[in-house]
Amino acid sequence: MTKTFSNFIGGQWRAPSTGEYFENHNPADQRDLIGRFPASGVADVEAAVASAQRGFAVWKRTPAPARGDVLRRVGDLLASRKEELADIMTREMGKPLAETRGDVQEGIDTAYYAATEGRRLFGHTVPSELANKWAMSMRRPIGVAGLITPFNFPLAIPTWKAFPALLCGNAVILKPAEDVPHTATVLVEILLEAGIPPEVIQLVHGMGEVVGKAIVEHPQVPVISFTGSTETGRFVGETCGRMHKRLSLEMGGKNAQIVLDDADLDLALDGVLWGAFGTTGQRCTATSRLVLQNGIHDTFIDRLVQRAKALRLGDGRKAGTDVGPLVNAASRDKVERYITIGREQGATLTLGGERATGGDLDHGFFFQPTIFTGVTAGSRLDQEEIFGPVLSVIRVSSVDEAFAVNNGVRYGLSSSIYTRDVNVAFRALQDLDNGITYVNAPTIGAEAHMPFGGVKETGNGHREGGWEVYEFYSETKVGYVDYSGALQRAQIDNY
Ligand code: UN1
Repeated sequence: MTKTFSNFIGGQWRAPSTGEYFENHNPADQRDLIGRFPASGVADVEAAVASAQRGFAVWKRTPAPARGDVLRRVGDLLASRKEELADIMTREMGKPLAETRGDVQEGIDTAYYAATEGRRLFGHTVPSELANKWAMSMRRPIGVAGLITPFNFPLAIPTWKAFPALLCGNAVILKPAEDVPHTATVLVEILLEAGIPPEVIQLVHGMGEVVGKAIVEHPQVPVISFTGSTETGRFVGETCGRMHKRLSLEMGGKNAQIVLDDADLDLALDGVLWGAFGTTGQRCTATSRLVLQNGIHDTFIDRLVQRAKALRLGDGRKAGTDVGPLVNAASRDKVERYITIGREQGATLTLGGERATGGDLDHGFFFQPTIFTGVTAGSRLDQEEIFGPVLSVIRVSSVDEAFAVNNGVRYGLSSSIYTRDVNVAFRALQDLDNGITYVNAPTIGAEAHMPFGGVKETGNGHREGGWEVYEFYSETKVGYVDYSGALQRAQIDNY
């Protein structure tokens, strides 16, 4: 019997107004049907916004430390259900259990950080330029926040957005990616169990073109946070710009790992295998380019190919699996298109390049770990985000050339450099055009208490995580109290 799931709108689990549902299958085995989820319509978004506004009226008056207490309980519940959640996530999006456990942990970390932030949310108190006058700033909630989240971190990314938004006193409408609706459903159950007032959280399942669009275009949703493709982000940005909304965008990446001649090659090998093929290359922070200096290029490639060949593909819920499937057929088709493009543009296919088949793999969207060598800077493999297990290797002769290759793309999320030269390491931190640079570590591995985000077309200047995101989800309010009993004119009476 197939389970049918609901939206959470107006404080209740409800069927969609459309009466329509979509099916959610396991990408490692398409015969495994997880459930039917609401293909919601605009009317569902309307109802969610109306309810969220009522929720906001209550929640904004709840003291921030009390909001933080709720989020601490959310963290406790996530921790107690870590294993169950990891299994749900792997079943619906494919990455191995070790990785989905990490994804849950990122949510737990984010919850505990938010809990303590409830007792901070600092403003400033500064001296006034006038006598007997007080000047201070404080943080106020904004309203209803519309959160649109991707499939690759089905728990962590919704928590990065929802927990700070809630802690700051906003109400939340969550629209999860249609590949991972089950994880989002459990997250909302946990929020409710922890004591979030029901109308403060709304969950609307469905398609981006319908539900996501309706949230972005709704005049009563003043805050939007979106993680996804740069193309969709452009639409979201145009709409929010026109409507004067506060918007945080996290979009594409074309992240490079640079390995210089003096690097610890064993360490760099471990780094690139994890960075390129972890999560089947489906991270915004995935290593999709490997920039190798001349002196070590050939040895490094030989060793990398041996190691990549040994990666075990399979069901992420089975012990021993290193790499799971791609999330769906469209992703696999896109990866296949890039194999053709790479060949046409003269790169050498050194490993993989095909669907992985045989036995159980036939039922899932598996793709071989793929390495292209001889990729030229400026070619499409060097420039475009693929979001799959495809690594493009670019050979360089100097540090300057490596930096130029890293910076020669329109994206700027993360970068990594392997070197033993401390001067070069600090130059990299200064000169690589990315939001995050790792020294002697792969391009993935951001920690929940640090700001996360990228420059150029990866983002729009905001950061998730850490202390900065609390500024995004709150508005600065300034208060002046004049207790002099007289009219005092700033800039005039005091000079
Ligand atoms: C993403 O790549 O979409 O740094 C998010 C990492 C994770 C988060 C990545 N902690 O890879």
